[in-house]
Amino acid sequence: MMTLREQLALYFVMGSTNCPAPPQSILEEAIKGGTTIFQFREKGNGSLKGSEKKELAQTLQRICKQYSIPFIINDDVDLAVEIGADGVHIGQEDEQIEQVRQKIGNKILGVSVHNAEEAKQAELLGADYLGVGPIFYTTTKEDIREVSGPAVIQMIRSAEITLPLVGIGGIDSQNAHEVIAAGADGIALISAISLQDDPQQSARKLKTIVDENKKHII
Ligand code: TZP
Ligand code: MG
Repeated sequence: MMTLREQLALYFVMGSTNCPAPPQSILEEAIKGGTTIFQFREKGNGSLKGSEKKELAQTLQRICKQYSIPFIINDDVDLAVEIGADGVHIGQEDEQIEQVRQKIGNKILGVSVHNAEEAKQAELLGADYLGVGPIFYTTTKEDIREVSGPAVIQMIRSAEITLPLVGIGGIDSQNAHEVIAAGADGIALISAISLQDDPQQSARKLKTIVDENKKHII
């Protein structure tokens, strides 16, 4: 059994609007390339709602089950509980951590944080892992905060927060090594997999970078 820390190595995040091809085929390719955990993030202009959203969630959940990787849902705690997802990921503007924990029991709870203070608070309230970002500039998410650079991860680690943690935002094969070197357990990304001509090959390259750079740290 892999630990959550190990499962966070290559965290692929996406929804239908991030995919130039059918999401199910992009997810399957991404997993074949080495994706270790997946988050369904159905958001923004043109995103699916209601039963269409639920159907896509279940399709992607089945693929994750088939390949034995965790299936996490962004924001929609009720949908996660309804379909039996492995966990949820929430931001600072979403439901309160304690309230979400009540609803999901011991499912995985991920929280987005932007600095050491938010990280400390999330840890205290029982988050299972942290998503830190935006690390680099990205056009994938519209309402992003200021880009922090990998230094924010070092700051969180210096504050003795040992929770499993991934960086997110503008991460690609050029800069992924900096995120791991700063102390992250993994990288979370959308476009560096979903928008590539060959998502499987892209995921494979990214996974290799994570594995290689973790070796130097352990
Ligand atoms: N949260 C912070 S940045 C971001 C999210 C969901 C978008 C990441 O997308 P990309 O394409 O990997 O930069
Ligand atoms: Mg959110």
